[in-house]
Amino acid sequence: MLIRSKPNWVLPESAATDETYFLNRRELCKSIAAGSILAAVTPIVGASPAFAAKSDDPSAGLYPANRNDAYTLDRDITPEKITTTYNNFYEFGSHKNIWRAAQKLNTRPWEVTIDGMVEKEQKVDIDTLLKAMPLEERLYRHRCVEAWAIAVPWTGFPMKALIDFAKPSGGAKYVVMETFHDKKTAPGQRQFWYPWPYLEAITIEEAANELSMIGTGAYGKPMPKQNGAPLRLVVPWKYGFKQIKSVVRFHFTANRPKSFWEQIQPREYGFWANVNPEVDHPRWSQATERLLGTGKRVPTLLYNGYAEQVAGLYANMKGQRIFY
Ligand SMILES: Nc1nc2c(c(=O)[nH]1)N[C@H]1C(S)=C(S)[C@@H](COP(=O)(O)O)O[C@H]1N2
Ligand SMILES: [Mo]
Repeated sequence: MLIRSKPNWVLPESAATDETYFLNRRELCKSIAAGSILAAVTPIVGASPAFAAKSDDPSAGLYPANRNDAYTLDRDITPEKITTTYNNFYEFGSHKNIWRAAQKLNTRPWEVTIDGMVEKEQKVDIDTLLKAMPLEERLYRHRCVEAWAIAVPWTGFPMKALIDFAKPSGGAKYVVMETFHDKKTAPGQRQFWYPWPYLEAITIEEAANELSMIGTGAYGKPMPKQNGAPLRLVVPWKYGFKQIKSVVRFHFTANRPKSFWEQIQPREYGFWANVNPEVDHPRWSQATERLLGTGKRVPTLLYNGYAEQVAGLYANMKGQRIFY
């Protein structure tokens, strides 16, 4: 495959940092402080900030969902403004500042295809699906392979509920997920050297793990477009690139596919991609991570701190390449 330019997140993390954003931390802190004072005295009606999902979203009434207190954080929640303005979403550009461009994404109508090795192939309208699924909020860490991290109150439903809904047959081993494909909306998809559409997969066993969620919202509201509206994968023990955004298809199969980044750089972005501070990326260390919005760098945790929930999934895979 012809790769014209390397995506900037295959560069060392220091080089991948969006300078225009981060050199301006003083200004950012000022605006966050001003924002929280305003939020404290202003009733939450009417206009939401430009970077938040619009309140005319037909699913807005489902939010906020009750928080599941089983999932706690060892760090502060990242300010909403940072999570929603520092993003990876290559469909809208190979840099962090895509949130404005992503507003072009039209999330209604949105049909989700469930096909492959299932009891019955079907297409479901997003709002029908959302009403059928048990929404809850969970506080999760998120660790990008580039060594930055955020902590987010996601809303969504356990992926197990989607599996039960899809009813895969016994031979199915993987859930393959695909992002929308529309060059008119997403200028990045005109870059023909990338293998669009974005594609990711996890095993059905991983999907059924209690931690796996389909994210449909964040910060008590519907998912902002730049974060992968109307639904994206949330598997917090894996590097961020597994967490595919704006999914239109769940395909059940016996065969392991090659995911988007695996097709581009198989040596660097493998199928399993479990977080491990001791296994460096071929070109940079994974020992620590930068907590966005804090100026702090902290040690990275094995399975991003979720070993208790997920280590068992890999107990019989010693010696295999499961950490990148
Ligand atoms: N479709 C699609 N999904 C994607 C990506 C992308 O470029 N396209 N980037 C991934 C990467 S590398 C990360 S770190 C997360 C970032 O999610 P966030 O912007 O909500 O923090 O989305 C993941 N999902
Ligand atoms: Mo990432």
